[in-house]
This record gives sequence, structure tokens and C-alpha cells, in this order.
Amino acid sequence: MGAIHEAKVPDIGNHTGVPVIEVLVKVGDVVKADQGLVTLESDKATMEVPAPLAGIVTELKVKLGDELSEGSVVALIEASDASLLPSGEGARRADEGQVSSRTPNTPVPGPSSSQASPSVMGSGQSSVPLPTVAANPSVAAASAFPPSTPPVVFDVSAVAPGSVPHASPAVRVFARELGVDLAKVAGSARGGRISKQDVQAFVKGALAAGPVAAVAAGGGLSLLPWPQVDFAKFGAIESQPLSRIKKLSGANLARNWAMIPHVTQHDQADITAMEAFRKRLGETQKDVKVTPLVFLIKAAVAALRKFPTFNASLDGDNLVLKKYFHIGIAVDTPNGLVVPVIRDADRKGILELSHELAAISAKARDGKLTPADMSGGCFSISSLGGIGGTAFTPIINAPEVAILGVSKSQLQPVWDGGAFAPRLMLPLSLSYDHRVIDGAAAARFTAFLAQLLGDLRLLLL
Ligand code: CAO
Repeated sequence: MGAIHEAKVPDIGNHTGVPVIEVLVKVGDVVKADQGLVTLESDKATMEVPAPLAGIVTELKVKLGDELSEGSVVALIEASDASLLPSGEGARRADEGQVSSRTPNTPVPGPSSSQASPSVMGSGQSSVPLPTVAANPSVAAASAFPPSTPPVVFDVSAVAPGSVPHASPAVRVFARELGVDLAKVAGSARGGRISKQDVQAFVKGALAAGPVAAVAAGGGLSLLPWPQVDFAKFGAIESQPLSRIKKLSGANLARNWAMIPHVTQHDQADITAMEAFRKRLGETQKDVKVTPLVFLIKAAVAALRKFPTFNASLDGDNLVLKKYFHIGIAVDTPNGLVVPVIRDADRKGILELSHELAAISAKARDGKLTPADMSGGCFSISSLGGIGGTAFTPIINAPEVAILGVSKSQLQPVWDGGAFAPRLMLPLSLSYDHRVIDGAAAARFTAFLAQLLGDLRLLLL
């Protein structure tokens, strides 16, 4: 009987309580070094926890839904005879599992491999902190053998959210066997996950389209490389690393901007009466600040109810229509933009929403939002109204299909049919996914929003 080793969650940055979404092995399974044992998924990325060495799974320490952090023990593995050999194939495999070096015959996994994923959720370092097995003589012996190729260099940009395809290990193996880059395959399963059928469809499409089209079949953009400029040649500079949030949100924004055909519909709402009401409310409600944003949340919910295709997500050729109303709010924090979600906004009143908005914005600015706080949104609102501006083009928060941008309200002379009257006008900028929403629907949606904000009594209907 070989020694028993613990398989632990490797360095996943500052993330804690990341849920197990798949258990990939069972007790008694024979596993290879580096084989995925369980899959963890935050709202930003998916990663597998790999077996530290080849052997037999003698005990599983986790189940679906358990929330894990760095160092959590996932399983116990009895080392196989091969992995205990001081030299030879077994020892070399264990070595490969630990230092991420690979012989030429070993397939080098793509960005979705178990090596690559952990840093997606982690610190974005340039090399992956791989799991180590303390006091493991077989691994110590194995690591005495120099790897036959240099360690795989980890490219954070290749695995940033948006670059990391959502797929089960079986689908990844299948794709690897066919030589398919999963980053080019559109996932049609729930949450954008790539199924085996998606990979098959991708291959069929590529073959049918011929060699040139096959390259582009994944929708890859054929872009010029990023300009490399020595800025210091032109004057003094200072280089600052991007925050982790900026790197993560930047990758998401770039994907959403490139993959969604955005159109932005601009409109204005006359909020003169709404503001008078809000001010009166502010005089009596001293324990919470009521800003225009909560009225926008209520009006957005009513508009989503009336226009269900805005409360939807694309799932391959299907549109998933949601019967719940969870509204994401873009919050500007010192470390970058985050989008916490207010759940069941349809069931909450103006004051409850105000308390919740204050609480989540404070949590966001303190950097204490959890993945759960930022998941499940149906539609987002990005309000720059407290700062300024007359209009902007917000980027859709995929897999949502629309986002409402709000700029600063201004007093304007508005013709009432007989004279110009001073009215407080609120600029609305609705960006929508043109694959799902037509321009006419977007114009109706914003006009309806403006109508509701112009007369809040309509929200009671
Ligand atoms: N027009 C005029 N004034 C507005 C307004 C609008 N559309 N919206 C808010 N205001 C006023 C508020 O009433 C408040 O005024 P008082 O202090 O006089 O009462 C002031 O602006 C500040 O409001 P606020 O920003 O603190 O509160 P909010 O509820 O409007 O917004 C939050 C909360 C968290 C959304 C906001 O603070 C924030 O982070 N906004 C930035 C979002 C962002 O960065 N979006 C860009 C995404 S794309 O890169």
C-alpha cells in the first residue's frame, strides 16, 4: 500500500469560499498526476483542483456546493506504485504534475487547463503557484530529475476571464484530442458552458467552410499586435500595475465589447415631479439617503416586466427569459469598477432599496463583495449622474442583453405647447445587444422608462 497524500486547493489568490460545481472522481478511481479532482467556479472563472500525484482516490473530502479556499483538502490519494518509483515514467509524471514541465509527447493544455486556471482567480502573477505536497518523498525524489522542457510560462492574458472557456474536463480532453482551441468555441449550454456538441459543431463548421474560413470560424478577430512603444523616449513616465479588479473587469469589458453588437439608444426623462417628491422624502427620511437611482431601479423593473426580452440572456440559439428581477449596479471603487446585484428589486420599496444600495456600495468600496454579491444579475444600471456628463455608451454586462446608463439631470427649457417651461431632464443611454433587441424595441423601452420617471404613479399600475 502506498503512502496517503492530501490533495489540496492551490493558491487561488484572495478568493475564499469558492463553490465546488463538479466532483470529477469517486473513491476507488485511479487518477494520474495532475488529473482534475473537482471543479471550482467563482463568477469570474472556473478551475480544477489537480491530483498532486498518480494513485487511487481513497477518500473524498468534499461534495457539490462545498465552499473551498486555498489549502482546503479535497481528497486523499494513495500513491500508486508507479509514482513511488525513484525514476522512470511514474516519477517523471509526478514531477510534471508538480512543476508543470512536459515532455514533447505530453499534450500541453490550453488556457483552460488545471495549471492555468488558478491564477485567473488569483493574483494575476506571471507564473502559476502550483500545488506542492509537503513531506512527500516520492515527489522530492521526482523533482531531483530536471524537467525535460522548461516550465510552461504562464500568460495571464491568455487565461483572464473571457479568455478562459467554460467547459467540463471531459469536453476539454475531447477538444484537445481534436486539436480544437476552446477559446474559439461558443458555448451553448447553461451559463455559456461549452458542450461536446458545441465542439462537434465547431469542427463541422470549420470543415464545411474550408481551410481559410476554418481559421476564422471561431470568430477570432484578426487584429494587429498591440503597439510597442518606448514611452520613456518621449518624456518622463511612471509605470503603475493595474489592480486585480481592473485586470479582471478589463478582460470582461473587452470580450463584451468585441462580441456583442452594441447599439446605444439615448432619451431624456422629465424628472421634475420625481425630484420634488424625492426632496420631500429626504426631509422626512433622515436615516437613509434617497437618490434618483432607486427610482430608476423601480422604473427599470417595470420596463423589464413590460419588455421581457430585455430581462433575458442568449443561450446558443435560445433566449432565456428570466422571471426574476435582479438589478446590477455599477459602483466606482478606488480599485476599479464592480457590479454588485440587488436581488428581487421588484419586491422592494424605495426605502429598502436605498438602504440596500448604501450597503452594497459601501461593501464594494471596502473591497468586501463576494462572488455571490456579484452574480445573477438580469440588467445593469450605470449611473454617472452624481458626477456629470450628458450621455455615454455603457458596455453590456454579459450575459445580460442591455444596460442603462444615466447621466446628470439638468434644468432645460422645454416647450409645453404654449411656452417654454423649466424642466429637470434626466439623460438616459440604453445600450442593447442587437442580436436580441431591435432598435424599435429599445426606443419603446427607453420611452416607457421616461414615461414612468415622468409620473411615478404609473409604477402603481
Ligand atoms: N443627476 C443629478 N444628480 C444626481 C444624479 C443624476 N442622475 N444621480 C445622483 N445624483 C446626485 C445624488 O442625488 C447625490 O446628491 P446629494 O449628495 O446632493 O444628495 C449625488 O449626486 C451623489 O450621488 P451618489 O453617487 O452618492 O449616489 P447614487 O445613488 O446616485 O449612486 C453609486 C450610487 C454607487 C452608483 C455611485 O456612487 C457610483 O459609484 N457611480 C459610478 C458608476 C460608474 O462608475 N459607472 C461607470 C461604468 S462605465 O465605466
